[in-house]
Amino acid sequence: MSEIEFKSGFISLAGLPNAGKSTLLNQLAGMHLAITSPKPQTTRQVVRAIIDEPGLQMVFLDTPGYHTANTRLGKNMLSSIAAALTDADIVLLVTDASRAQTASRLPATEQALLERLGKLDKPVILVLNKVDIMVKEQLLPLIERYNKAYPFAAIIPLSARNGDGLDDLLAEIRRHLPAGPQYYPLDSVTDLTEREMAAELIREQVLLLTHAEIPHGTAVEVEKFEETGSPQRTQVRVSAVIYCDKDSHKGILIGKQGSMLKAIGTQARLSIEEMAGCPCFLELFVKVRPGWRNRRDILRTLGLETRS
Ligand SMILES: Nc1nc2c(ncn2[C@@H]2O[C@H](COP(=O)(O)OP(=O)(O)OP(=O)(O)O)[C@@H](O)[C@H]2O)c(=O)[nH]1
Ligand SMILES: [Mg+2]
Repeated sequence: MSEIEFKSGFISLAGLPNAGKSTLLNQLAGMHLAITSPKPQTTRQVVRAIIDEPGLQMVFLDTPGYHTANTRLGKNMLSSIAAALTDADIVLLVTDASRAQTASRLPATEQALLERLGKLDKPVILVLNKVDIMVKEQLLPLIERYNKAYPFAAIIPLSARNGDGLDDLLAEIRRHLPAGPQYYPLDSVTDLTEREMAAELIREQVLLLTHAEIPHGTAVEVEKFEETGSPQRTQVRVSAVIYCDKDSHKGILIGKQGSMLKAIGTQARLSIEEMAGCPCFLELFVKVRPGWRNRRDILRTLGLETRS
């Protein structure tokens, strides 16, 4: 009798900014691992979610939105997408079907991404996301349009927000998963540290609460992440700096009598408490670092310098 082979693989989520890749990663993981927001280019680094099932392990890689980059940070984001695509056994191309339904052709950037994928020779599953807010009659024409554009291994309509279609997607992924080792110890969830997650949760609130150029021009560094209580921790103490480009941005981030920074801090504290499972004491500072998105030293400190 032959033994059943263990299956595993890296499944990279790619697509335009705001398509819902991070929302899908969180839905797959069943927890809030990657930050999400209505602002494009929310994700800056690859975030992994590891899912174990009997006889298989799936490692999902959420990537930044595919875009034209004009800063060093943007170029680093593009090279992290390229690496995730090279590492992938399966690619999920995630698209916002509710936007695509009104357009007569695929966006040029998505077309460019498909051309790159074509050279990789890997199964690409198209995820038509946000079907919860699309006109159902538009689905078939949209599927036809994508079918003509690329030889997808499968096309799955889905709502990352409410999980509809997730089982179909997982069934399709299992079908294409190659034989392979268990890459991560059983029950690993992600490779992000709590310190990195805390920085992202603070940035998520900046993205949700500020507008115009502020969200893109902001980065967060956690300078201190300490825990008290043993063996069961009773509190985490987090001290973080929000970096921005200009004095005027600093003013907006702090707000009238500190009101904006207070709002960011209150919401971020709640998210960190949920992640850590205990109360959090959070201290936030704002510092101006002009042109930080083009400064290799600052990007390195922030963990955003992926190229050598
Ligand atoms: N209605 C609806 N909204 C969704 C769905 N999936 C994601 N969204 C929303 O779309 C917006 C973008 O979602 P993200 O998951 O941050 O998108 P992303 O592709 O990771 O974006 P980048 O990180 O910028 O590339 C958020 O406001 C989500 O709540 C969905 O299935 N239905
Ligand atoms: Mg994202």
